[in-house]
Amino acid sequence: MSKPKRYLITAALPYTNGPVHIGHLAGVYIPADIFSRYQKAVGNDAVYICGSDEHGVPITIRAKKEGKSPQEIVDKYHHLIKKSFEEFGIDFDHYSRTSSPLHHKTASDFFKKLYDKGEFIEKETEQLYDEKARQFLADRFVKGTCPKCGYDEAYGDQCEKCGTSLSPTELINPVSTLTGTKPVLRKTKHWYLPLDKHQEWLKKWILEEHKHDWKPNVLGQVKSWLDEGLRPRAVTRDLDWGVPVPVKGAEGKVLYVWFDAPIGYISTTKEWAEKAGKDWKKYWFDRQTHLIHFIGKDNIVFHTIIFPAMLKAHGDFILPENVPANEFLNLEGDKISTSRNWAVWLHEYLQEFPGKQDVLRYVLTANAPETKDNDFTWKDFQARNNNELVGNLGNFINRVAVLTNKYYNGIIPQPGKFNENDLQTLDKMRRYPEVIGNLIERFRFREALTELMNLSRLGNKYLADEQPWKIVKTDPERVQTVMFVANQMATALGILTEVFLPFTSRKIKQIFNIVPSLGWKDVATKQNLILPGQQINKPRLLFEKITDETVQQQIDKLKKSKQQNEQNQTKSIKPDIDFDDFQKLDLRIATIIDAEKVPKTKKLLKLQLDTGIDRRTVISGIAQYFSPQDIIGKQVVLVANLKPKKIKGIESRGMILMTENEKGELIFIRPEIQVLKGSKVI
Ligand code: B3M
Ligand code: ZN
Repeated sequence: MSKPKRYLITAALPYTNGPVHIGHLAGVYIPADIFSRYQKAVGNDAVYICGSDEHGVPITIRAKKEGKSPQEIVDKYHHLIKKSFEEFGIDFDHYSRTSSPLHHKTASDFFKKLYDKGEFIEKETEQLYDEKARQFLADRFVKGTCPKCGYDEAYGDQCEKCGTSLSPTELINPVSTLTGTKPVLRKTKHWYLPLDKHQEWLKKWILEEHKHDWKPNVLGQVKSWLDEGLRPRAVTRDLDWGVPVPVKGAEGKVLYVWFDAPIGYISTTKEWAEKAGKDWKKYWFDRQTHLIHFIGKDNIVFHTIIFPAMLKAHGDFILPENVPANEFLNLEGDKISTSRNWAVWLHEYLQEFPGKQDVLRYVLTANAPETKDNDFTWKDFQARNNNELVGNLGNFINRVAVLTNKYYNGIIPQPGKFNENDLQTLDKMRRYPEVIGNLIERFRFREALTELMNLSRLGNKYLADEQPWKIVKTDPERVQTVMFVANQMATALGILTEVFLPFTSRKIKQIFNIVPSLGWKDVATKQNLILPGQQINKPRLLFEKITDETVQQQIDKLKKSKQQNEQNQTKSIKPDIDFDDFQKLDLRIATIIDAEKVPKTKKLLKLQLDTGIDRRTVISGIAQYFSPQDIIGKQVVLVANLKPKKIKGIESRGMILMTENEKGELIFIRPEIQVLKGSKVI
């Protein structure tokens, strides 16, 4: 047997400014979990670690919003996240947090070491400062227009539209997210990691040495960074929440969250090692260790360039062997968003679908955004559960258990002579551990899961071909052989499902009394996985159908959150405008003198308006709320100087002012009493 390999597997540390959602699960935690479970299943020394990322601006913003201290916020979400990971079967060897004293010390020492080695540049520069809030505006404390793509909601650290990583001073028209005021420039001192000094070796290491084993999406991002040329990057911030910068003259400054967070992988390993009685250094210093970072695509630059540069500058550490980053998962066609509450939250799923962890694990793996962004829909969730889990895997296991109980009181029969089909089927079965394993090793979890389901499909096909229920009376001896073979396959599935669907695996193992010593490799090598004379248990259902009603409830819940979000948006007032801007509007009272539906549309009415000065056509999206005859003769407010626009081939000149009633229906804004046509709104 080959020597066990040592793996250190990390999953991106979730920010504790909100709960975990399906995008996080599909992108990071499930694939890393499968990888780790697999490495353990084949006998490697694998450690899977993670923890809460508790620093950074989003957390202080959340705290301000909720009127709590940052510590209260991170406590709340740390416990919620940790608990839901556990319930969901994400099998971390250790889950820590970056507010822990051990982490603070580890991060602080790391900085100090680089500082003492002269690995930083110290620079005084002008930074954005909010005079009202009396603080510097790091990262997400400032919003503005992206200099790259023009998106006007870009943050001070990153534009979420084009993915460019930014610094606050690069934003066009920056605005403080704290007070909405325009920041001023003020001098401050910071420490920079001179990434430009690391450019050459990074290029060689990633683009040459890992050209063939890193994912194309990762290589692509790295290449565009390197092509642009790396620049020094500040690793400290003027903030009061984080790891204090451990040098003189740095009072009131903390480490940049992206400097301390990846060091969290190290401090978590230390904590785990202490608990497990292991030596943490082996996992970080020994070149035999395979360090694998599972992350989402927005974290690529930090794990392929910045953190490796930090590790190299420090000098003692190994570098990651691979950084398998996933793309994003969308939800019902829309980008998942914490702030818009457009998400399926893990803790809510666990409550609403008790005992159905594996259904979500299955769907998110089958549909994982491995090479491109993907979409989660509740209809697909339902279809995959009903057709694949119930229809394929659940069906096979159930049939084997039911028939074995019915024919033999649950005792595995003695097989007769194997025919060609038996031998071929068993032979195919024995190849699955390797087929699935190879795909997992290459981070192709979707295909790996497909292969697992193919094994179950093979089982169903075998039973359908052999039809034991038809020949049990006429050829009982043959049926003994068939059921013996089918039980081998069910046992194999009990073992191989463990890395993807741990709850289901446990159930199958319980039905077939599969002993823990029977493992992944045995499926390929053992003559018999389950022996004649062995007793199995009564069947129990692995999966149940999910009804239309259940998924409709989820879809309605999302709809509601969309509506609520739209309402919330109207709660915040748009930025101030000058009086001159207001004066540009020409608002008039006009009378509707004719109205008709625009053919082939649901929403549009074509209105004729008398403005007192002219008569004109306006197309208005109100047909769902008013019928033409009811509105003729009414006075309305018209934006009279809006540029004409063609709608459905008709030129529309102006727009009518409306508001909504509490039911969300449109109603007119109208003068209280009849006034002269063409009266100005002032
Ligand atoms: N906290 C995850 C995020 O971007 C970020 C990962 C840190 S990994 C060291 O949501
Ligand atoms: Zn942009």
